[in-house]
Amino acid sequence: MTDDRRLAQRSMAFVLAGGRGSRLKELTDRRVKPAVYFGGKTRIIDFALSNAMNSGIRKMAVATQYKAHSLIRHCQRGWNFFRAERNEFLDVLPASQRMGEDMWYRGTADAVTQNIDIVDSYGIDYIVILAGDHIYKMDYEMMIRQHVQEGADVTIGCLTVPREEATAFGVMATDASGRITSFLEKPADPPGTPEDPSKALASMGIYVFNWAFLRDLLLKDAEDTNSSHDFGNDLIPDIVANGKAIAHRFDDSCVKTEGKPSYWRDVGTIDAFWEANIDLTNFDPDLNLWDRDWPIWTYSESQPPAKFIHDEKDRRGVAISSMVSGGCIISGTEVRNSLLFTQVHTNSYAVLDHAVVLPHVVVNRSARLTKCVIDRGVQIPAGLVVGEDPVEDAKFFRVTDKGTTLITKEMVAKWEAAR
Ligand code: ADQ
Ligand code: ADP
Repeated sequence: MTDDRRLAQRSMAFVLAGGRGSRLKELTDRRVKPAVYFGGKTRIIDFALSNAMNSGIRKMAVATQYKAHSLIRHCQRGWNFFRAERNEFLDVLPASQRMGEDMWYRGTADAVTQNIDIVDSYGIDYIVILAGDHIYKMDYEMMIRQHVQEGADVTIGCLTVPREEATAFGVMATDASGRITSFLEKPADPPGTPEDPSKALASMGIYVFNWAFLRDLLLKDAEDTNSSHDFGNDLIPDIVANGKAIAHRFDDSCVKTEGKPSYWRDVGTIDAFWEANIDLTNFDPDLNLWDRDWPIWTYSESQPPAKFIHDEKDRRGVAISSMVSGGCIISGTEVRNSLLFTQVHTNSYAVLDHAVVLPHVVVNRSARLTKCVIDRGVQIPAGLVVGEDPVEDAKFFRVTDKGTTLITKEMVAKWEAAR
């Protein structure tokens, strides 16, 4: 019997959101990387979830473990528009709730294994495994379609990266038909592609499986005492060696980029995070957040429009080449090439230049902040200057090699204590 529902309707998205994201330093001290803010209104996980939503998938699960509170709260508030009566939903699956004993997810594959009974109950044919920590727009249904047409055991989303960056990825080689012939997880010396030895074919950590196939594999893996229960380390190399693994090129399903190269960013370091956010303030940003055909959904508080005021001495409150979110009040401050999230309040004589300012930040008078990321809820003291003397800044704040400064509440407290 044929099932003529759209493939996406017969599929679920399983989002892995349990990793620590330690390269984002203090930004992930209290929240996991997928819960980190990005782009003014959204959080990183909204990109994977919106891709699933826009691809027609209406069954989603998010596996969480470390520092999950902020992420769980976000999913509950923002991703609650599914219609249960149409069998649509988003489930949050924290570790150690399912098994008899208290057990963390031992690896990415174990995060699925521990929830096999839940996935069974969804009645799906295909499962799309996603990482919740990348910024990109992709139509997963095209990948599921390729998986079905090829009769693959697993189909892996992949992109071309410079060979020297490929050490952080699973790296594969394919034959002319797109079948994966070798797979090395984070190789020290990644093999180049036949067309261009300076490039490597990297796994995006996105996998499509037939659920029945993956289910059997997971049950076998759970018994294997030599396994680290990880997709990239254990399951994928096994299928490449013993089954049919197909590469799906991201370029074949990335959402239109208006003539620009396809957009995929890891934003896993302070510099990459700052750069990708600031890029949005450019005249012609690489990432189009304005595309009405591929909206990025999120939890959005109802806020009044951003307000710009001249202070009592007629000091102008202005923003130039910037994005300023709802609820912001820019009073007598000059804002340049900056991205301000919800409810940022700034005061007279302050200057923000190339600043990424997370929600609920207050910038007091005469602060001058350049090339920085300011964590949620920080109260910037009056007169604080950051971004002009990296040696001085580094005594209190985190300054990266590329000269981006991260400012958190704890760092400001240290600065104030030294006054
Ligand atoms: P990594 O970059 O090492 O490699 P990994 O740490 O496995 O990625 O995390 C993948 C996703 O799973 C992340 O979203 C993370 O938050 C989540 N995660 C990690 N551990 C988890 C756990 N125990 N429980 C739940 N979720 C968890 C992987 C692949 C590579 C591939 C890159 C692409 O192994 O082959 O190239 O992703 O980024
Ligand atoms: P978000 O990640 O939504 O921006 P916050 O930055 O306010 O939220 O907090 C992130 C997580 O850390 C939340 O789970 C919050 O409850 C918790 N948290 C915030 N401030 C503190 C604190 N001073 N001590 C302990 N936990 C905190």
